[in-house]
Amino acid sequence: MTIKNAAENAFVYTLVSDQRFWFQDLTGCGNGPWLGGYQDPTARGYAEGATHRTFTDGGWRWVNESDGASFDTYYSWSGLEPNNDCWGVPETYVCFYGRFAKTGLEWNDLPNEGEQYKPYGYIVEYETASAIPEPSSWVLLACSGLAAFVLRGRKRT
Ligand SMILES: [Ca+2]
Ligand SMILES: [Ca+2]
Repeated sequence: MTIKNAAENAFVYTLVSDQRFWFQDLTGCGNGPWLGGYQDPTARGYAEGATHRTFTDGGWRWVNESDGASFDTYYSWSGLEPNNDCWGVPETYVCFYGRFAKTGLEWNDLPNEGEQYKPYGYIVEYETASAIPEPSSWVLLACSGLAAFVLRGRKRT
């Protein structure tokens, strides 16, 4: 899925703001479901931040840019993100983020591997053939479906 502006960001957040779709990392920050953003090594401005707070991560794209979504025109990175800072594991995907809060509508970059940082689910956006005004043209995973992904994503012991 893509997010083009603050209104869309706020709307999508309302769909997944329930605590059960989030996990708290070791610093007490909430990490929500994956959005559709990723780093493309072939994109203009691509760079990986070398250390914490270098603010040099670049080359962010959306999985589907046909609707005009671009990190050049809108993003909701949290204050220190994207920081590419996960104990040596590159962070190349985007999720919702609550900075020192259980949930939030800012964004964080995280790796999609490693046991500490696995968002519980992801959000899927479908195009509809009929002309339905936004934001109801968004058809997202039903809560029950997302909850299933949440359970599947939990750490197995
Ligand atoms: Ca990165
Ligand atoms: Ca990050």
